[in-house]
Order: sequence, then structure tokens, then C-alpha cells
Amino acid sequence: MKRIIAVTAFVVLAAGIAVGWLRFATAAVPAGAEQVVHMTAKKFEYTPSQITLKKGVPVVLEITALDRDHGFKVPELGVRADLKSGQVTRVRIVPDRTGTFEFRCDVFCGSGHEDMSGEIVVVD
Ligand SMILES: [Cu+2]
Repeated sequence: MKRIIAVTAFVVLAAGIAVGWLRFATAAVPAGAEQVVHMTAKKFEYTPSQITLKKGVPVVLEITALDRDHGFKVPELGVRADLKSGQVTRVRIVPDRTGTFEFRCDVFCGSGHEDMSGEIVVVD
């Protein structure tokens, strides 16, 4: 009986360690796997205003709104986000086709708002 308890305790402990390790290992993978592109948004421009991505490769755009609220919209890639003033907004994109796609501000931000745009170039 003591032997059964000892074996059971060992199995439970080993399983616990295995699950813990697996969680640690899988949690560590996505963080380093995705490319991060840092951008800023301010009246009336994005920096950089052109970014080049690879088709099928996920990226996270980290966009900081420097002066006020802005928007970020890429209709052809199905992406839209609100950029709150002073905050970093993470926008995940997995480009599914090649081409040049315009992004623009869709939150009115002043007299130059209509010209606040840039482009994403997706290559193979
Ligand atoms: Cu705007």
C-alpha cells in the first residue's frame, strides 16, 4: 500500500513538472516569434510612412499616438484600430497577399487629417 501511494505521488509530481515546463516553453515561443514594427502617429503623419512586410509572416505593429487620438485603417488587409493619445496600440497583421496597401487615419484630427496616410508593401 505504501508503495502504491509513493508511486502515485511520484507520477502526480512528474506530471505537474511536465505541465509546468510545457506552459513555460509554449509561452516563451510566441513572444519571440513575431516581428515587431514600431511606429508613431501624430498630426498628420505616420513614421515610418512605408513599411515592407512578407506575405504570410505575422507582424505586430506597435503604434504610439504622440499628440492626440488617431486611427489606423488598412481596408484591404481587414485591419482597423483606434490609437489613443499617449498610448501604444498593438495591431497584428498577417498579410495574405502581395501588393501595396494604403493605410490612413480615420479619426478626424485636424486640418491635415485627409493627408495622413502611408503604405504597406507586401512582398513574397
Ligand atoms: Cu486623422
